[in-house]
Parts: sequence; C-alpha cells; structure tokens
Amino acid sequence: MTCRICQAPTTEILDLGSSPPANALTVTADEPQTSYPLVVEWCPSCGNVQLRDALSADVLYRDYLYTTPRSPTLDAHYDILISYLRMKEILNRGTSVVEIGSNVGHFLGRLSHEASRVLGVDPAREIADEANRSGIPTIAEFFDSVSARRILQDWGRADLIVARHCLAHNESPHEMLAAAALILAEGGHLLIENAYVVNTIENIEFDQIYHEHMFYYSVTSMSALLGQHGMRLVDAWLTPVHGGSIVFVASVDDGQTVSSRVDEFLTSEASILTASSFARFAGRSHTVRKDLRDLVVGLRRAGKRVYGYGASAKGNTLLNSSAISREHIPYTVDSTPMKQGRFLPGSRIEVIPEGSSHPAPDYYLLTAWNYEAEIIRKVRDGGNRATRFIVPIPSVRVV
Ligand code: DWN
Repeated sequence: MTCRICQAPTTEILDLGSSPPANALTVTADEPQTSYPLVVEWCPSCGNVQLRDALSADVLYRDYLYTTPRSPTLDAHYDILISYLRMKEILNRGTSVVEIGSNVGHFLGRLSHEASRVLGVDPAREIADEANRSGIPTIAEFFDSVSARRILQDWGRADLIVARHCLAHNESPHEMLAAAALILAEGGHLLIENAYVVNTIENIEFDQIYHEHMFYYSVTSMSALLGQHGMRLVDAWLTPVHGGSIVFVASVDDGQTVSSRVDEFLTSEASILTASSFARFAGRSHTVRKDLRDLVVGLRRAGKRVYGYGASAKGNTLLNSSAISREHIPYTVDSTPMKQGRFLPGSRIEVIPEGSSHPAPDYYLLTAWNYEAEIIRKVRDGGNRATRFIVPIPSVRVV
C-alpha cells in the first residue's frame, strides 16, 4: 500500500483480522454488524505507521459513544498541559483557543478559565449537544477547510489549536492541518496529542489498534507531516495517559526556538522504528492474545465468573483479536451512561453500570488497563476486597 503522509510504499506489520468499529456498541445483542480489516503497516521513508484500510469519518463518528470519562488521572494531565502552555507563554488571558475533537469539553472547560475565549469542534452530534449544555461552545462538525472557513468568518482566528487524540483519527491529516493553517493566528501554536507509537510497540499495546486510530505517530512521522504544511515541531514530550501518549507542539513561525527534545526523539526513534522492532511487536502481540484467551477460557471452565472493566475502544480490539466473547465474559462494567445497556461490538458482551446489582465477579479483565490504579482503588474503596484483576498489557498478569 501507500503511505498517506509521504506517498512512499509501505510494509505490513500486523494483521488483527476483521472486526466492527471499536465504538460501534449495539442496542441489541443480535444487531447485524459490519466488520472491517485491521491491518497495520509502516512507511520506512517517513516513519509513518498507519492502518491499511481507513473507514469514513461518518461511519466512525456521527453517532459516537465515547465520552471522556471524569477521571483524576485525566484531571492531573489537564493540569500539566495548562502549566506547560502557561510556562511557554502559549496560553494567557488573551488567548483564543479552538479544540478539535473536544468531545464533552472537559479539557476545554478547564482552558476556558485560562484563556479569553474557547470553541470546541466535534462531529458527534449528541456529544456536542452535551458540551453546549454544559456551557462549552461547540460546533457539531468535522474540522476541515469548510468548517474552518466558517469559524474564521463567525468567530475569528485561534492563537492556540488543540487536537488531543484526534489527528490520528482522521483519514487525511493533511485536510486537518490545512484547515488549521486557515484559522491559526500569526505566531500561533498547535498542541497535538496522540498515543505514542514507541509506547504502542514497546509495551505491546496492540489493543491501541482499532479503526479510529488510522495513524500511530512518532516525532519522525509528525515532523514529516507538519513540514508539508509549513509548520515546524518546536517541542515534544511524553505523558503516561491513555497507555503512553506524546504531546507535540508546532508553530508556523520559523523564529521559534526548537527544544532539544525534538532531536533527541529523532535520534532514539531511528533505532526503534525498525523492521525487527515491528516484527518483535507482532510476535509478542500474538503471545498476549493467546495467553489471555487461555487464561479466560480456563477460568470459565473452572466455574469462575469474569467480567470486563471499562467498555473501552482498546478493549474491543483486545477481546475480538483474542476471540473472547460473551460466552466467556457476560458483562463489562462501564461508567458511561450512553454505553450502559448496549452490547460491545463483535464480542456482544453486555455493558452494565459500575456498582450494578449484579454480584461482583471473581475476576475483572481490565479492558481499561490505562486506569488500572484508579479502577482498583474505586473497586476496593467500594468494599469489594475479593475480586481480582486481570491486567492484559504488556503481558497477562493477575493482581
Ligand atoms: O483515542 C481515543 C482515546 C483517547 O479514548 C479514542 N479513540 C477513544 C477512547 O479510547 P478508549 O475508549 O480506549 O478510552 P478510555 O478512556 O481508556 O476508555 C475507558 C473506558 O472505561 C470508558 O468507556 C470509561 C470507562 N471507565 C469506567 O468505567 N470507570 C473509565 C474509568 C476511569 C472508570 O473509573
């Protein structure tokens, strides 16, 4: 296939079979579902890692169910982001901020106390409505050159454009960056955050591979992408959220000082983003999938009850690629009202509220392992001292 960043030929890394979109939870357990291939490939020329098959944004996002959870882990991350932006003098009381993929506006709500004005852009209609009800001005549109022109006309330019966990979620990042260039004020900045491909392959986070994640960025590939749009990477740093993410800071102003971290990442990635690293990632992914299925099947055969914890997108890749279904795990607990009562795509596991009346299981499979400490603390503080936890990534273990 062809790299969507630099058009060079790509090499297949991992084929996880076909599955429905990770957030396509169904209303009934037998609702027909369409499955699509999940094949990851790598571009040796620019370092880009991408899905071979990109689904249309309408299929993925118009009736989207993921709402950012209220989480101490994420709140602490928002504090770090805001402190960084203020320290770098990118954010102050006069700053105009647009957030792409703003979801229900948790982060934008925090930024609204630090900036002069904020605007959210999110294509999921129900989620945008929820953000507006909570006072975060949000337009229910995809961020592209059409919506950008309307923002420019109706709202004005942005000194800061935030794109957390959404630039990887779009078949054409070129369209998003071209649209960003239309509304970015002179001397403005972009803050882009996504899962970091080095964490994905080194921590065997194959469950980060799902149809929404069309790109798996590195400093190498992000630099190549930004360069095609007259933008420069001026800083990059790691954060542990969502299993290990990277924050990119870009500017169109050539006079900006570039942090030494950028070159340090480029150097380290040159020895990590290699064919042998990807082959090791693929091999260890197969091992985790087999170990997880063997453990869950064995526990079921021994009469143990296993529930999922967290109806996460990554959890659906973990379950479906490990051939684990509702015959092994009858329920998954989740805090998201829109997900409760629905059924997970592919596995057809029913989603039930946290603290539901169902008796606690013998084991929770942490399909939201990125909140391991927070979830275990919540379960224990709730008086459940018996249920044990299966943590699947980077290798299957019981705690
Ligand atoms: O890139 C993306 C990341 C940032 O968020 C999106 N494509 C979609 C989404 O991925 P995810 O669904 O894997 O994200 P989370 O935030 O890891 O999902 C956690 C799930 O667990 C949510 O449905 C909420 C739920 N949860 C819960 O039930 N109790 C979460 C916490 C913290 C809890 O205490």
